[in-house]
Amino acid sequence: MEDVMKANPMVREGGHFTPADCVALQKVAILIPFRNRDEHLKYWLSYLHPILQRQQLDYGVYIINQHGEETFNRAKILNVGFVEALKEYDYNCFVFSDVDLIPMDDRNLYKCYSQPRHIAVAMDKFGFRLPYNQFFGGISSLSKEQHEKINGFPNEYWGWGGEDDDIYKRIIFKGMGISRPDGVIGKCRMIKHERDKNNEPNPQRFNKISNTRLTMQNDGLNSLKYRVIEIKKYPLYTFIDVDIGGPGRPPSLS
Ligand SMILES: [Mn+2]
Repeated sequence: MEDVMKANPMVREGGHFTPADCVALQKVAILIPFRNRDEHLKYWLSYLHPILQRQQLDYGVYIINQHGEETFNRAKILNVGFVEALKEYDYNCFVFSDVDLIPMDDRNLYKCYSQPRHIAVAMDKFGFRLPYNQFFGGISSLSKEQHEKINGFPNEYWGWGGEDDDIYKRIIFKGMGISRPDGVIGKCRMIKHERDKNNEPNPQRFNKISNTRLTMQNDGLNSLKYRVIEIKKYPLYTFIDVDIGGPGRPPSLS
């Protein structure tokens, strides 16, 4: 981590960077859902900070840590990151990235477009192609307006899988399309890993994504409940530790 700090002297505390010689077009919050992946985070920071600076972004990096041992909920903690980042800075673009995904081409810009953007379109683990046409997993970006238009992400996908398909359907149902880089610019590598504890495949996911049109109205930013335990500023990122409760259990009050 010392080496990564030395290699990125222009990154300010909390993982913020603003280009010195131009005014960036967007203010980008990069949100990473997280639990027990310190090793991956080191690699992500060492690869991404240089890339993001070369892209001349005005950006901040947020690690959203799901506190405790409850089943993991990627989409809900990303909603928390959206709300909490906006309390800090006037962000107008949000990039949602898994901690183990590294883009291979600088031209794959971590910014927002006129339509929601899927960024990880050619992952090595899928043979550098989309696993299916509607795939919206891994890394994506939505402007503040786009995220609000779909009522944010679902809060009720506990465990692995399905939340990215739900997000895709929210976007389509709200009359938007998906923007993507081509298959060369969109190449990404995923750091190999074992399946995480307390993130088993969610058996309800197929049933849930068949109901998105209805559930998206009442499950999202307008129903989000959580409790921030701590926000810590590190040299290369901001760490938000959050209690989001569990399946059918609200976050505790203290
Ligand atoms: Mn992974």
